[in-house]
Amino acid sequence: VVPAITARFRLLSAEDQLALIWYAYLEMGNTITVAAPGAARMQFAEPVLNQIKAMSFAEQSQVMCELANRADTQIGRTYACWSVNIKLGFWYQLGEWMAAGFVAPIPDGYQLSPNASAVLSSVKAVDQGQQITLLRNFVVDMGYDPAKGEGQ
Ligand code: 45D
Repeated sequence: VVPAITARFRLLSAEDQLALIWYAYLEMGNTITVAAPGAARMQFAEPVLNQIKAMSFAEQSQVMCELANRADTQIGRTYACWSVNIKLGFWYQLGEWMAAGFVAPIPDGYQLSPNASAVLSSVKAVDQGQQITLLRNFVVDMGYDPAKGEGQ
């Protein structure tokens, strides 16, 4: 079930992927339950997180979209070098900052596309261990890996 859901996630547009992990973040503690963050070596991500926090809302949204798009940017290249737990911790921190108003929110009234909603429902339906594996799979390929190239 995990490979099938991961494959469906990869077929979504970058925008849908970003919106989906945001809704997954919002579900954490409800239907999506994961071990408390804190174990990852987040100091590796701190410079980039602080750089993003200092940006305008427009720039913040752009950086997050570029990561999902696997665009070749400095932040995308740095992201690609992190362990998957740091990648999850990075998104988790951005989610916390979005919720706190330090990072640009998703637009008012934004609705997940039907395909993205269907993938999210599937994530909600699997067990806890599978959910964390899925979230790892979702964020692992974001950013820019020179060995893989842009957009893939
Ligand atoms: O205009 O340390 C749209 C463990 C389009 C253990 C958009 C762990 C329209 C070790 C795309 C909507 C592994 C358990 C704009 C940690 C539009 C450890 C923008 C686990 C602007 C940490 C969308 C951690 C945007 C876990 C900006 C499970 C979307 C962490 C932003 C999970 C989305 C974290 C964000 C998750 C999503 C974070 C910031 C799921 C964040 C998701």
